[in-house]
Amino acid sequence: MTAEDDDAGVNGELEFSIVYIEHSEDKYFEVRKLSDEVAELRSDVVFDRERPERGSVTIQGKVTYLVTVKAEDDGTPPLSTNCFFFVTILDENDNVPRFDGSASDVRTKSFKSHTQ
Ligand SMILES: [Ca+2]
Ligand SMILES: [Ca+2]
Repeated sequence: MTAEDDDAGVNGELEFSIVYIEHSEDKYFEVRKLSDEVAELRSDVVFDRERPERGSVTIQGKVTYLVTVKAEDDGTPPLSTNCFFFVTILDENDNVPRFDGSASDVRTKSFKSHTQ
């Protein structure tokens, strides 16, 4: 993400941070500053679409996390702006297909009748 501040010196120096409004104990993301105006959103969590973490929401059928990032300058008093990010967890093919119990039972009975 990028943010700009037209002021010179400390009045234009930016710090980035995540704003926790609710579920403040669920800190899945962090923001790391890469340069004066650029930061990246990171996470050490291994997300699973089938087992969403607490605090996620479903938007258009997709597991989504709402992350609010604040850019704040170093002025006195400091001025800040918030930006909202929707982080969508995509599906990964991490589950094998499986038959349900009834289908398995039918196959077993059929097999036995042929071998007797
Ligand atoms: Ca400023
Ligand atoms: Ca999956």
